[in-house]
Amino acid sequence: MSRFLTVGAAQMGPIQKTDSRESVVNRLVALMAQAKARGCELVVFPELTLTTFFPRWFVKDLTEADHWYETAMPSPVTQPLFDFARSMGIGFSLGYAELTEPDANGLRHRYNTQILVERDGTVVGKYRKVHIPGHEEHEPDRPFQHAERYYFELSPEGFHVWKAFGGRMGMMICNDRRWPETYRTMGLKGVEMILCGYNTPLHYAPDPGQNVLQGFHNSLVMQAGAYQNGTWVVGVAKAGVEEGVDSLGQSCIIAPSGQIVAQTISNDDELIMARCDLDWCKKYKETLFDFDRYRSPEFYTAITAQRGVVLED
Ligand code: CDV
Repeated sequence: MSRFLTVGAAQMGPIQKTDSRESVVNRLVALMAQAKARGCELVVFPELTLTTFFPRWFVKDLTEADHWYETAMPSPVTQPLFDFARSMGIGFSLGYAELTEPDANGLRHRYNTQILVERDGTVVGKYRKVHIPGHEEHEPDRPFQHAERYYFELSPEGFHVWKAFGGRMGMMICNDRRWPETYRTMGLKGVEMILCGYNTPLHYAPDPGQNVLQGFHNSLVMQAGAYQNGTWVVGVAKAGVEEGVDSLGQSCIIAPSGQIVAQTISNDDELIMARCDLDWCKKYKETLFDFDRYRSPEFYTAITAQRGVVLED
């Protein structure tokens, strides 16, 4: 049996501070039109698609950063993207900074969020980032900040898998892709395709020795996660030099075998695509990675019982 889903990874080139949301949405619509013309049923955009990667700057008063967040989705500025997608009958996944309405305690929350929108325009899934990297405080010695832990709260919901696009779809955001627990949690829910947007600066301040390995680590983790869980993975970058900071491209679509079946070659707006057989997942889920037959969860309790390392004597 075959269950094909034609997916596009719509890499974005840089978005500068002065670029308007309207201009970004125009670029997204252009990529979506291209995706539709090439037969895609679903197109995936990067993490924080609508703006420059603002956690590279620190502001003392968090509310000064409110203008980077979306308070509704669709919003007036993103409505044309939703309208175009519905008129074309194409689905999409979009990353953005979310600022919620006040909760019962009057508190508004900030999340690094990605949504999944079906071909009829319905938002079928919302995921908020779990593994938030970087730092909470201003670190003036860095050439640029990575203050995601100041700007975003941890997801209150964790990982989910949604029945959509004829399969079981999951989402993760950027740094989530480096953690095996991300894939396995969704793998245990039968995920068949994981959609992931990312912003990965080439310079890694805590250990610049890793700078030259960014591309290697990017594909290493996503290929391993795909293979070990028998799932497709679609990784989509915001790439190139944004406000002086160079970020990794190398967006890719990875098969359940762990093989890369498509990869971008530029650091600009660029669409790659693949016709993915979701039934191909079974080749791995029902053989080497038949979880029910081969996993030994009785030996994995430390994974959820503790956060950090506990040394054994
Ligand atoms: N936006 C991200 O989550 N970036 C991270 C950090 C570590 C650079 C990443 O994993 O690429």
